[in-house]
Amino acid sequence: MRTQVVIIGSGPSGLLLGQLLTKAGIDNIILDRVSPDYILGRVRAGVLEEGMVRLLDEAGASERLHREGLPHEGISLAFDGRDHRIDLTKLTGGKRVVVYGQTEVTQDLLDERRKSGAGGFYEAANVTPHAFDTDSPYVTFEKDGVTHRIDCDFIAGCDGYHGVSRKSVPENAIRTFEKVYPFGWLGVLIDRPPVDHELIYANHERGFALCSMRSLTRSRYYIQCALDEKIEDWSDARFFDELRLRLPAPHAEALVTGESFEKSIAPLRSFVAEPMRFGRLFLVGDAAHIVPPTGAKGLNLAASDVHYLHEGLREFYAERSLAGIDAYSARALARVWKAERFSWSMTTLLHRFPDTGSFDRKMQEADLDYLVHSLAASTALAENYVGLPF
Ligand code: RFL
Ligand code: PHB
Repeated sequence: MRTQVVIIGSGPSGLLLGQLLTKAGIDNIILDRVSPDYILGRVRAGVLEEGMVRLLDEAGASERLHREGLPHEGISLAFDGRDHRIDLTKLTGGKRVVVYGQTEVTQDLLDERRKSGAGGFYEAANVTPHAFDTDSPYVTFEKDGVTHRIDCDFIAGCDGYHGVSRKSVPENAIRTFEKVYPFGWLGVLIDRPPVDHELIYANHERGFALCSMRSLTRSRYYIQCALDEKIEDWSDARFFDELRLRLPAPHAEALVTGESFEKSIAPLRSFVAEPMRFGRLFLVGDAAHIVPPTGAKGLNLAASDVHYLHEGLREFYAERSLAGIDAYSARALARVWKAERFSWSMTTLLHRFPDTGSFDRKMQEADLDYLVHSLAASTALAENYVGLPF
């Protein structure tokens, strides 16, 4: 088999890149080691920046998003027993975010891909990129006991943090930076109306809490937890009791609870691999970087990588110019590090660390107080939250 670009990974990065390339007339094949149903079963991000929405428009996969997505013009920081609203739209001269689940984004992209007839192999085993330091790279994989080979011009490694692409790069060619946080997020999904019409990020003595949503009838709630917590120990009743304790009284009283239908613990990590290009192999999205979810940046960073890479590839095929491809890693990393900084600072500001002493607690309080009362500081928060331009 031969194609122009092999895309390893059918998460949001791979599917978005695939759709944009197909629209530009560039042949591509997507390989994933799991099935589409498995991919759609993963519950992850919920907040889309305008840049991501623009790319989904370009990919022709945004019709349902514009119908069902919830535009948000502010968020709340809850501390000191009350809410402090950050008016994102006023502070950024008109920008907003849209609440629309990653599951829905992925579903819409999968639907568009099916319609376009572009190729793909799911439940592909032992996917391996080869010869990406030459002009003739190829990818091998096994499907139903048969080994296949796809020759191509480029390989896009969109296969997430645990994927094979980054691991295929010689150790001396790559540098990694990592910070692992000593806690996780215990999250639930529940078919009950959200406690508030905007997201609430709560800093509390007992730990961080986040009230988010997927729709006007489906809520997503998180509480900070220890890494060794067991899901089985967290009944819905215990989860919601703990959440109530961490929210300002009016929200605790208004919270509508019931039976959750998804419950999971996600560890928090900051990670960056440099560079993001190795000859004809590119790393995209979580394959290259991870942020803790506190700033809602993971999925949106994948989108800016895809933007830079698809521009570079389009330029290559239209003009035989390597300029965009050569610039990919530096352009993507400049934005990645700023999102890493924001996600790390929001995480540090809002969580209880095992070594948070009385001095550190006072620093968090002073930081929060400054953030909500200084126009300069709230503008900086809003500018980062809605997403730096790309
Ligand atoms: P994904 O979504 O991980 O998709 C990678 C795809 O590659 C496939 N794959 C392979 N295919 C072939 N061969 C191999 N060897 C392969 N290894 C892996 C996988 O099956 C998968 O289909 O990466 P992508 O596309 O870069 O998208 C990134 C986003 O998914 C990610 O940034 C966010 O979801 C991060 N994230 C969150 N971000 C937020 O903004 N808000 C959140 O609340 C939030 N929650 C989360 C998250 C990430 C999590 N992870 C990675 C465990 C919660 C979790 C649990
Ligand atoms: C979510 O709805 O899952 C969500 C929202 C905002 C975040 C993280 C996760 O910062």
